[in-house]
Amino acid sequence: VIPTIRFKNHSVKVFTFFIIISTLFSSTIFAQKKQKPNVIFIYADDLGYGDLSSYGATKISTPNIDRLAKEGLKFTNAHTTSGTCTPSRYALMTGNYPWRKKGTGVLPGNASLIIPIDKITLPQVFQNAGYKTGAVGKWHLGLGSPGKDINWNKSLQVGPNEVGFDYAYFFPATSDRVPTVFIENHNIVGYDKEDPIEVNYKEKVGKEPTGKENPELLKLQSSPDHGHNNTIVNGIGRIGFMSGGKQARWADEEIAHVFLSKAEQFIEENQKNPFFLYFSLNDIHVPRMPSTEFKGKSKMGLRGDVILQMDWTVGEILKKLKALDLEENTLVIFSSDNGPVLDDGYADKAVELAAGHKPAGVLRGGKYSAFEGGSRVPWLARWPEVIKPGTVSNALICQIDLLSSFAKFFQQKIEDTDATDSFVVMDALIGKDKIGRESIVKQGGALSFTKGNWKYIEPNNNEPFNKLTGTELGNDSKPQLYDLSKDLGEKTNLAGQYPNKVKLMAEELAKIKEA
Ligand code: NG6
Ligand code: CA
Repeated sequence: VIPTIRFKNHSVKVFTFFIIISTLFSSTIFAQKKQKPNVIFIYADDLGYGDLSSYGATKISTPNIDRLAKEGLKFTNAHTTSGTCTPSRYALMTGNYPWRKKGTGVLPGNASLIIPIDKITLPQVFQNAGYKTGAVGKWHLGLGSPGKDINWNKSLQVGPNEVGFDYAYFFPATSDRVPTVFIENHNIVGYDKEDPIEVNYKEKVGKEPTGKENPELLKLQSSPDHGHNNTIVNGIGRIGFMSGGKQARWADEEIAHVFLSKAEQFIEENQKNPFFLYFSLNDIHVPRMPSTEFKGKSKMGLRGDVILQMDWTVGEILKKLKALDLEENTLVIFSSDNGPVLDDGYADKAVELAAGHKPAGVLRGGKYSAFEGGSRVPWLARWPEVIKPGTVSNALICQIDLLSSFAKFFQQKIEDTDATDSFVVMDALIGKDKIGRESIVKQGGALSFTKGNWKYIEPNNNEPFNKLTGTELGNDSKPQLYDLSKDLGEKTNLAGQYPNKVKLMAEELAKIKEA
């Protein structure tokens, strides 16, 4: 108001004034455009290639996640390295194939940290680029120094903070494993020193009932023979025994809301910095126990209900970005840590109520499997400033590539000894390159090697079928060879027909294993 009055009859001055103001204004816009993008990696747990309506599901609808496809990029040839959680996440964080290191299989809740603290990690790439980094949700990569038993009544380190996350709000392993507590940075949320926590995976600690001794106390029964019948927490038998920490124990029904609110808080607090958020959902892992508002909503039982809860969660994150005006320059990636499973240990009727729904879509196998169902996963990416809406890409990409791709994006150099299996595929990640990696090694029980259209699965003497989970594991004592361009469902083993191809692929795989 004052300059308008003062300059009222001096048109030249007014003109100069507006020039200055508009220059200032446009340079801030310019600065904003130049700002590094925020990156949110939303990691679903055990979600299959066929579990989203954007990937062909018809019995369940996931409109919020589908928006990422509509407004961004949908991948049809995207992978996690492994058919289970811990190894997939280890690869994501370190850029190394998990089978190169012992002890990277599914971890118990009292395992020590398996990520080396002297090598580059994915969040450190972002930290080095000036980002604030946050991890919210499932961790499952161990806590505390290798070789030492963790004391749950002391400051909990080393963990996410020590491998590159400025902020972490998480649970240690899976929601079916003790201890059933949230941890904020180094401290158990709601910890009461009068009620110390003890955790044991070998024998019972404390006097509380277990699912095995007192099944009548359970609100969700365990499936026969799966285990999940140790300490009962919130009416659900867990893997492992715990005592104490009564006040700190979560109610499963609130996990999705708690994690969402922490993720939103992290976004809000860092809206002025570039940030990287690793948002690792508990859904749709077992025990599937949605908040009341989602119970019965899917007509497909608890598994369907938690898919809807997961979709809602993603919608809330998108809303938050819009409200804070961060939508345009935020890359949101959504993917899953391994393929789907129906019965993974609890009698939640996932099998009975699936009613024709195919969680792995056209793929064979699921979680735990060397077939594509184990590790080919949904992957959607939205970044309005950069990614063209409604694009579909068949580029071969893997979660292990995020590390090197972002390092390159920020022009960081990675030591030759670090992240050795992570490739730069940034252009593929944003839809500009349709090829991606040249090949990939994946792990179910057996290792597989995919290059171009061909997939080779190493011969392996383990069981071909997991009766408990009803999964075809992809194990065979003979080599397997599939032409994925014609046979994505891996129905016809062509190894007998193309022995030379088998030999070449086995040799290439052997070389990568030795590297
Ligand atoms: C398995 C559990 C399963 C699940 C899985 C880990 C049994 C019989 N099954 O060992 O319920 O917890 O581990 O899932 O114990 S993951 O998604 O974290 O890899
Ligand atoms: Ca998983």
